Amino acid sequence: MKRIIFCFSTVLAVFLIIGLASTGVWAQEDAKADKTGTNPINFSNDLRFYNEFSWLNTEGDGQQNQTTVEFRTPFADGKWQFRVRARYTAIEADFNNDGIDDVDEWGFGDIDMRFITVPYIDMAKKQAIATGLEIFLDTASEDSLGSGAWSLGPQVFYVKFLKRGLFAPGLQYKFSVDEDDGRDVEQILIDLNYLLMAKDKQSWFFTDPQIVFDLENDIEFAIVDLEFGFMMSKWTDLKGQSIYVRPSFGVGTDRPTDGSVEVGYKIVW
Ligand SMILES: [Ca+2]
Repeated sequence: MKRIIFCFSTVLAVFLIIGLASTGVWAQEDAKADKTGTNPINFSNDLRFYNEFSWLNTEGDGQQNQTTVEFRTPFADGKWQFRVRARYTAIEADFNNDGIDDVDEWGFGDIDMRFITVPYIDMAKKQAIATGLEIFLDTASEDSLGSGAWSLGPQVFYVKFLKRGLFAPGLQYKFSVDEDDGRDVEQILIDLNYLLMAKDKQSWFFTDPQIVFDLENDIEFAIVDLEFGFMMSKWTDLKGQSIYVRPSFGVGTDRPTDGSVEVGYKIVW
C-alpha cells in the first residue's frame, strides 16, 4: 500500500505542477456549440452508455460482453476534465478448445478514472498538447473480469486540428502499483486518433488504432476501432445527443480480441 501511495503522490504532484502552469482552456468559437463529444480537449459534460460484444482470441470459442457507463466533467474553471468509467462484464471462454468453457462468469468489472489538462494550446498554429493521468482500480467482482491490479497510466497526446477534424497521436505508460500474484502490468500504448467530421457537423468518422507493447508478457498487438457517429438532432429534436456504432478488429498473433462491435449513446451538455 505504501508503494501505491508513493507512486500516486509523485505522479499527482507532477500533474499538479503541469496543471498550475496550464493556460489551456479550449476557447474556439465552436467549442460550446460542439455537442459531438469527439474533440478530446473540449471539456464538456458528457454521459455515455455503450455495449461492446467481443470475439476473444482463444483456442476454443471465446466471447465477452461489456456494458459501460462513462461520465466526464470539467473542473478547475474548465482547465481540467475528470472521466470515470464503470463496467458490467460477462465472459464465456474455452482456452484449450476441448469444448468446455474454462471461464463462464459475469459481474462488475474494473473502474477507471482519468484527469486531463491542456498545458499548451496555440490556435494560430492549430495545435495543442494534452497531458493526463489514468488510474485503474482493481474493482472487478471476479478475477477473470478485471486486470487484478491497481495501475497508473500517465499519458501525453499531441492534437493537430484539421480543417474538418483532428489528428491526435498519444503515448501512455501504464504500470501496476499493487497486483495479485502473476498479474503485474507494464505496457506502452500508442494511440493514433483521427477524426473526420461531415460538412454539416452532424456525423463523423473516428478511428483509433491502438498499438500495445506489453512489456510484462513480452508481446505486441494492435486494436483498430472504426467509429461512425451521428447526432440525433439530425432526425429528432433531441439536442446534444448522439449515437454511434464502432466495429473493431485485433491485429497480431497475441491480440486479445479478434474483433468486436460496440454500440453507444452519448449526451453532451
Ligand atoms: Ca476448455
